[in-house]
Amino acid sequence: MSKETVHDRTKVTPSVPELGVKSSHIPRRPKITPPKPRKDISTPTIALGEIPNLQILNEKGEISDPSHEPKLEPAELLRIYRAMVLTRKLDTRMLTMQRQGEMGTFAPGMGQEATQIGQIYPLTKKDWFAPSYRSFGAQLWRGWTIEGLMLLWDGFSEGFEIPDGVNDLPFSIVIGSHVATATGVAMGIKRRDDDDAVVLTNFGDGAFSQGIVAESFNFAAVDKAPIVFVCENNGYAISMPVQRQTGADYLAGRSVGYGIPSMRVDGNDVLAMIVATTDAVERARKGEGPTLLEAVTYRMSLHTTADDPKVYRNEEEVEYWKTRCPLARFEIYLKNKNLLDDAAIERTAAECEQEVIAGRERFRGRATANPREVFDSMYEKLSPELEDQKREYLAKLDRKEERH
Ligand SMILES: Cc1ncc(C[n+]2csc(CCOP(=O)(O)OP(=O)(O)O)c2C)c(N)n1
Ligand SMILES: [Mg+2]
Repeated sequence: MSKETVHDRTKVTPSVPELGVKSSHIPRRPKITPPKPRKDISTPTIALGEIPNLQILNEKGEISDPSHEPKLEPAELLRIYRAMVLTRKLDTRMLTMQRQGEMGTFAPGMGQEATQIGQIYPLTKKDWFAPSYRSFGAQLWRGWTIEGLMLLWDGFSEGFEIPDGVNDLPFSIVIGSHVATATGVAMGIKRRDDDDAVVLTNFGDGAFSQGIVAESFNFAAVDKAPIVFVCENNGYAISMPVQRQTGADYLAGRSVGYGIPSMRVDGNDVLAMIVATTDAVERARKGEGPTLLEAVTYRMSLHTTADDPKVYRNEEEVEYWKTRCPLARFEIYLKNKNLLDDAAIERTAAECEQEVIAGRERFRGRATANPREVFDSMYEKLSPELEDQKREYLAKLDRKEERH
């Protein structure tokens, strides 16, 4: 390229006459005129037909859809119940610990126990689970330990270590980002002949507005990847109500444009969650591709321990959802089946509480922070500025120790 042809940015851009273009050659911007309303055709909102809405156990604990009631052994029903109680107990205990200064900021899941345990129930050990951050109950079911989760939320990297034999991905605080990783795992599984595992990932109603979730849906649909998408619609993305995340009535409808089947599920009905997820997992395992489940539930507690929901939602709404409590509803069902009575409810609660307390003791035995490590895992080599900060910080600690 000769020197002359290189565009010299210091020169003023040549004016139109210099280029030999008459101003009359420059197309005029078309005047924007609104299209005339057409009487014959109006642009329709494409009808999605009926979005299936699955509820098996209503808020009174009665079977509202007998044709879909799963045939689970009594021992299995009680195992599911216990897992829901344990989830609630861990949540409540961690909140107390956080208020007493013994736990970091965390995201309680109270009210979402049926969504959690129901979605995870159909997965086998070889399947993969890619949870969001509000998934303790499901993580416990998969084999994470109580002390591990406590360590994690108290800021210890050891807490993030995935227990041996557990096929889970660590969650990401960057909302929606893990959905892409989960989709990648599912696409990878599809390319292996010896593997018929499936991936289940959950994400919130707010995360559903993230572009990466849309991209993941498209990849999964085109690839017919073995993945189940569970959108936990708990009503809010921090203070943003779901009505402001979508102009549509349902989030489940979004899958239509991708060619992904979807269903709305009563997320406070553990039986409905089990049935819907079992179906979706089977489809994925048979090579029929992804499914979206919109689990309609409610975040009874705080977004995180740094949140005060009273600022953005009213008590009546919370009271309404209390009457839809997933645990109370399942208790009535089990009582009606003569699998549970008040004494067994109390006993289960006490046992789960003990299990959490024992986990807390193990956590206390391991949660010893060494403030001198603060700079150790950031970079392989610290920059001169950070070296200065480290020196200053360690000297401060030395002085503090000398004083004591
Ligand atoms: C990419 C990104 N943007 C913003 C945030 C801040 N943030 C943390 S949680 C949250 C709301 C998420 O709501 P939702 O997906 O409904 O999940 P929920 O917390 O209700 O379980 C936001 C906006 C974030 N973590 N990541
Ligand atoms: Mg939400």
